[in-house]
Parts: sequence; structure tokens; C-alpha cells
Amino acid sequence: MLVAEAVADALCAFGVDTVFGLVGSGNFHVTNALTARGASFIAARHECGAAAMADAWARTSGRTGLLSLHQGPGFTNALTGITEAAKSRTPLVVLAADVAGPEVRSNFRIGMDALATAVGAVPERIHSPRSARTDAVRAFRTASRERRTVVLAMPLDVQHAECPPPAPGAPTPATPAPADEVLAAPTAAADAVHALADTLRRAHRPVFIAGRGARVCLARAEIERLGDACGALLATSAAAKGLFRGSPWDLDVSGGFASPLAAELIAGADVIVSWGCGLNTWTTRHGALLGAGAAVVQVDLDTAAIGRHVPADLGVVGDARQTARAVADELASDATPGYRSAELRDRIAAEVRWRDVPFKDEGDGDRIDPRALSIALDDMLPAERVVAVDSGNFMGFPSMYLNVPDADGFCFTQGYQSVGLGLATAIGAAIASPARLPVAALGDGGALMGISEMETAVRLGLPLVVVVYDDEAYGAEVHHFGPGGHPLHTVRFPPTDIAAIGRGFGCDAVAVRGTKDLSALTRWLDGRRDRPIVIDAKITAEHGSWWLEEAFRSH
Ligand SMILES: Cc1ncc(C[n+]2csc(CCOP(=O)(O)OP(=O)(O)O)c2C)c(N)n1
Repeated sequence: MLVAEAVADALCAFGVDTVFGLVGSGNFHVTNALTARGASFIAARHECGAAAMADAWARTSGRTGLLSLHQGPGFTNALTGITEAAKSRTPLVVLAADVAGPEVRSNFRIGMDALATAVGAVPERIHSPRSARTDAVRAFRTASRERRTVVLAMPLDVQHAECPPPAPGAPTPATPAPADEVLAAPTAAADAVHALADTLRRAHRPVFIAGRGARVCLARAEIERLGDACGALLATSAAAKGLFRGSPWDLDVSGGFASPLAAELIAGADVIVSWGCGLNTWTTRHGALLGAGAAVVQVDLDTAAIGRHVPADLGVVGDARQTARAVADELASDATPGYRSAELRDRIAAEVRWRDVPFKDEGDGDRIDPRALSIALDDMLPAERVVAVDSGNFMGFPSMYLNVPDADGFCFTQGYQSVGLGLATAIGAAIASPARLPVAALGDGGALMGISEMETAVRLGLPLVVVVYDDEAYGAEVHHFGPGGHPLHTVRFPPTDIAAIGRGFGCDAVAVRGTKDLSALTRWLDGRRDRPIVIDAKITAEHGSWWLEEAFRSH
């Protein structure tokens, strides 16, 4: 057996069944070895797209992703997507071919380990035929158990060497998923649990903010039970949007995307408890949502996350689910109403959603107001959906106005704030959740940057709704620099017929200038849905967005 086959064996023993990538000579054999063992391979048209797909697939499925790349340019093309995954702690194994040892002259040689390290990924390597199986298992375990993005370099000479069989009777190193995919969660220390229980017992207006850490350890029920005991209102970071969907105390996203009522209530808290959430500048609006005198408690698996962005009055190192359960057990006998009242419940029901916040529709028949567009889409699209959002000025509209059924219904690859990942993100999420309607919300800049994956979506026959908020500009820059009187010719573009481009790829498509044009979407929804639909929405763009101003403040 060749090393490439032994590596495939070791990975498939973990239950790997889906691989994203782009095949060149360097990863041809290992990718074929994976498909020969039953894995399905999703061929992207650009390595960055492949990386974003694998990342989104891992986030949406809750499993460890796998990405297969050619050496040199195959790897560097994927770097932006790998960086996003690494910054977001996505468990992902990047199988990256590498050139053979230093005696071989190759124009493909790059400092792959250094590049991986530089972007926050973990460099790993298939060192030799003898160590190949163990090397692959170690890489997979680091990715899944420590929630890291691991670059597993596979030198060509080692890949193609004979792999010695395991010693007779030797245990197989791999353990099947999913048992091995979960890091044994540290339980919070008893005194930390008491301290948090005490803080909540005394709280009058507690607010919980749950992040990705709560989402990945499936902590909703335990956090809600604790919220019931102490009367907490429930919010999330953008990455965990949807986690508390259906609760009458759900404030939706905290931070730049928060609705006026949500922002008012979060800022009015006397105790904020974060659950697996970094409380970064987005989530707290640069601290503005943390009221003066509010006590901040952070519960996180990762000691380094505590106090990183805002000072924490109490840090609890532990798994969100177990910690919430332990604190709720302590509070069970003396529950308090806390922040909750019948009156507030009614107010949340009436006002917390962005679509219930009044606005003046600025659509003029030639251009559609992005808020009116988003509300119309929210009404038309089936509730069982998964929404992926690209980066740009527009990004708040789909994030704020499109409801999602739960946290797996929102895929937000924005840890690195790269433009251009949105379409591929939607494809990866779609493959992970075939029962849901995938929606890619893009700006025209991001759509054109990531356009090569439109062919992938068509080839796969995905029932994908691609909504392009088309302002014919890099709107983020226009709105940021425009008020200063700077020249804007570098960030403005002539009109592009994105609907025609979509049709060229084989999509259904429509240009939308008013909600009546969305009848094309109705027809598509009622039809076979065997190809994507592109909605080129020519949007009004008089104003910049406040959430992006927040983002620029930390530039
Ligand atoms: C890869 C990358 N290049 C450049 C940027 C800087 N940038 C941030 S938003 C933006 C404009 C994106 O334009 P578009 O997708 O049309 O969205 P809009 O801002 O117009 O809503 C740019 C260029 C970035 N974040 N990522």
C-alpha cells in the first residue's frame, strides 16, 4: 500500500466521508484514495472557494472538515479561506501536497509550514512512510479535539513510497467518529460555579451572550434553564445567531447587528455572562453595550479567551453546557424573575426584530431599498433555510432581516472579514444541510470576486438562492471615505449585468429594481429548484451602515 492510500485509510477510519478541494498532480492520488474508500469529493473551481466550502461544511455539520490541495499555488490560493477557518477555530484538516526534500529543485517550493503558522493554522507533516498513519491520525485529532485548522503537508516522495504494514496485532490508531471528535471538556471548578451562582442570585437585569463555544457544545437547553432560573435575557454573537430561536427572551444578535430594543436591553444589564463567546469589539460595539457598572462574567474552555477583549470580573474556565447545568442546579431552589416581566416579554415580541423597526422605504422604482428587499425575501423564502453572508457594507441587511431557524441556519465566515467567501460558504453549508434552502447573500464586489464557484453550484444542481446587493461599488469604502470628500473613482464601477452572468453559468436569474420583480423568485420556488437562482438586486445606496462604521473603528 502506498503512503497516500494509508493516509486515506487513517482518515476514513475517523468517518471522513466528504472532501472538498481542487485536484492537481500532487493531490491526485490521495484524493482518489479517499473516494475509493467511499468519500464524496466536491471539486471547487478555486482553492479559496474549496477552503471556504470545507470550513462552512464543518461549521454547519458540526464535524471535522477535509480539504485537498495541490502543492505551491494550490496551497497559496487557498490561504485566505484557511486563514478564516483558523481564526474561527474551525476543525479542519488541509491535506496539502508538498514538494519532496531539499535536494529536489522545484518552482513549487514555498515555506508551507511557516505560511500555515503565520495564519494561525497548525503545521503538520507526513514525515516518512513508517510514521504516515500516526502522522495522519495526529493531524486529525488535533483538528477535531482542539478545534484547530491543521495543514498536513504531504511531500510527494513520501506520498508515493510504499507504506510498511502495521505490525501484526498492533492496535489501529484511529477511533471512529463522533466519540473522538469531542474534546473532553474541562468541568468548571466548584468555587467558580458558586461565584457565578452568587453573582446571578444578586443580579436584577442579567443578560447572557452565547457564542460559537456554546453552539458547538450544544449548550442551548442548559443555558436556557439557567436563564429561566435567574431571569436572564438571551443574546448571541453573530457566529451563533439563531441559537435561542423560539425563546420569548431571545434578543437575537448582540453588537453591530443588534436592533434598537436589543441594544437598549443589553446596555441596561447589570450582569453580562458570556458563554463561549469572545466579547470582541463587534459583539459589544466597542464596549458600548456593556453598561457602566455591569459585571462581566466569561465562561470559556480557553483560559486565554477570558479578558482578551474586555476586562472580566469573573472568569470561569469550563465547558458552557456543563457549567450552565451546574450553576442552574445551584440556583434551582431560589429562582428570581431577574430581567423578565410580562411587559418586557410583549415588548420583545413586538419590537426586537429588525423588520418591525419602522423605516422610510427609499426605493424609487429604479432601485430597491435593501431593507424592503430583505423583508420581502424573508417572507418568501421557506423557514427551513441556511443563510451565508459575505463581507461588505451590505452584510447587515441579510444578517438582520433574514430570520434563521437555529444556529445551524446561519453560516458567518467573517472571522477574517474577507470579501469573496460568501458564495463558497453557502455551497459548503448547503452540502452539510441538504434539507434546508441555502441562501448566499453577497455584495456585487464579493459576488464577482468569488464568481468561479457559481459553476460549482450549477454542476451540483444546488437549489441555491444567490442574492446580490448590487450598489455598483465597494460600498464599504464609498461610505467610509465619501463623507471626507475623498475621490471615489477607485471604488466605483459601471453597472454589471450580474443576472446575465448568472444565466451564462446556467442559473435562473433576474434583475430586481422593486419587490414586484421578485415574482421570478416565486416561480423558481414553485418550480423544480434544480439550479440556482441569481437575484441581481439594484439597491439604493444613499447611506452607509452603522455596523460597518463600528468595524472601521478598529482598523
Ligand atoms: C479580500 C478582501 N479585499 C478587500 C477587502 C476590503 N473591503 C472590505 S468591504 C469591501 C467592499 C466589498 O464590496 P461589495 O461586495 O460590493 O459590498 P458592499 O460594501 O458594496 O456592500 C472591500 C473591498 C476585504 N475585506 N477583503
